[in-house]
Amino acid sequence: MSEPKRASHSSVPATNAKLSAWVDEVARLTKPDRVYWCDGSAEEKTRLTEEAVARGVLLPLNPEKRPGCYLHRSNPTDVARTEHLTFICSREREAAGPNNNWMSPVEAYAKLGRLFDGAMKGRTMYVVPYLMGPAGSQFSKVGIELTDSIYVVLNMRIVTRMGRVALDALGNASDFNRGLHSTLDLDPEKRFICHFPEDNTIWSIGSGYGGNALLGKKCFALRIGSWLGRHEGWLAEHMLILGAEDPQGRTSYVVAAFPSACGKTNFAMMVPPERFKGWKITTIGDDIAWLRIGADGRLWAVNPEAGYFGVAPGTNFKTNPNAMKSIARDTIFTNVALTPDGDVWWEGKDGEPPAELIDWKGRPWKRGSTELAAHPNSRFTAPMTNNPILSPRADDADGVPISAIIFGGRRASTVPVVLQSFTWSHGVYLGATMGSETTAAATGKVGVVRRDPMAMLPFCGYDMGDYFAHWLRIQDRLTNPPPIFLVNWFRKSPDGKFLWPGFGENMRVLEWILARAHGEAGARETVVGAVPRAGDLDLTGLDLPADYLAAAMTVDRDEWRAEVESQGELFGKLDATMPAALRLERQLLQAKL
Ligand code: SAT
Ligand code: MN
Repeated sequence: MSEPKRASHSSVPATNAKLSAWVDEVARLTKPDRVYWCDGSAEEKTRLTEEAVARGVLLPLNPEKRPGCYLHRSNPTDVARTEHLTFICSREREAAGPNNNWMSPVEAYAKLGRLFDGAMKGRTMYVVPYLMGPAGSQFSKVGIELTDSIYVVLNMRIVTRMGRVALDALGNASDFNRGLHSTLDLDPEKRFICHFPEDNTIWSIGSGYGGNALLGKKCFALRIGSWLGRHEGWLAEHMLILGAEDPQGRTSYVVAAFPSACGKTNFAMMVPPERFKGWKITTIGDDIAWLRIGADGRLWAVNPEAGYFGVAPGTNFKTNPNAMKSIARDTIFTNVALTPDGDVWWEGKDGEPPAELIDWKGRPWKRGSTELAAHPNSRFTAPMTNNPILSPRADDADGVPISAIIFGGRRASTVPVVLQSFTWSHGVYLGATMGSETTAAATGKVGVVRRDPMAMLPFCGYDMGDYFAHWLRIQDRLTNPPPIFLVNWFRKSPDGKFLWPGFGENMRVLEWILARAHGEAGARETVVGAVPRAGDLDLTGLDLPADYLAAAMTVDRDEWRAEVESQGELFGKLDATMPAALRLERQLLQAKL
């Protein structure tokens, strides 16, 4: 068998023998025509982009309207994460827990090995070194993704710190995540996303989409990351990180966990309403947080990512002006619609839909059509440096100290706009039992309530009960634990209207949360937690019927009785490892109700 050729303009960094040996081993299996080592340079970006355009992978958008922007249309059967094809391949089935699909590593390597055998014939295998987290940070980790998708390379270049910087961080170490990815023929029958936490390895085949294929994101930063975090004493969470500077100049940082497509990007880039003049929100991250306990006993966070892979539909200058500015240039759009003048469009973008569009499948579309022009999970990939409110500390190797933890789901009933937990373990209970309606971010039915503990159900790389125990143990090392809150922007009236306006108005809730964190605001205790009293939330200038607010804030005992009852399913499923402290929290609440 002949050795695969190496592309001429790519010098192979021969410094790391372990890395070179692994790349060679994978090349022998996948048999690419060429192996190309990415350096992350601007010159390389130009060259790979031109190649992607020539191959029809990317479509250039109008450079006057969207400079440096491109549209990608994915295969219509490959538009979201596929949780049923995602596996944790730990040696013991119990380690993966009932929350994960499990395959034995022996079986997974054999099964996927057969699919990877020769999968890259006729293709280039790109070696993508990337760093999750700021350079020089003790939080940060190196991954190498071997992929045959130029789309993946160009996206990874945006959402991670990619190329030279990662190889420099790695040096001679063998401690890197080994990611192998091939789109194969995009046949869903041959699609598997397998994680081998004991080997720090990911094998993903048959999909080119988002969280299935950009291995640094959900696969490494969350599934493998959570596993590493458990063994190394830190947390990998599905959380945004934002900074809030008050008019007195005090900046506080919060993390917030919401499930996919529930507004993390909007919250992280929020523009406070007029009434909050003098407040400044800054973004650290919009999707993932890696959290460690600092020497000062506080919780510290970094964003392992360097860009945003955000949901396009619903994004406009009213809901998220900073996202709109972030995607004005140098952005890759996936599965949105195309306007006749070479711009992008999606449902919920500003203004009337154009009379005619090319839809996300590349077919002509006319206004009034019953079909969606953009896929509901269509996305933008934009560098964080495009964000006008990017925090000056987004690259800080030490991260930022966290003043409050927020959990939030998409719930039409039961959960009030905001409540504060009584204690750390009660907060862990609220996060652990969080429910949310499913969204288009994953394939399957949309709008059904499922328990999504801490928004980590699809992303926790080990047994969920053990994960709760890890959260509980973290408190022992926190001399200064941040208070924990539960929020719900999505409560509806019986006739289906949203009771809370959301978006920038969430600033009103955030202000109360921060004031509580600093011991500066009052509250009223309910059976499920502390809620703002009338007057505690600043509602000046908010155009909202009084009965809406009251309904949005209500803690209804009947609803909560049903809620606690329905949590029984989760407790039953995780029976083997559910911490006693959380059972106790549930019993206490049951007794109070
Ligand atoms: O497709 S991703 O997993 O990257 C996005 C999401 O579901 O949050
Ligand atoms: Mn996400």
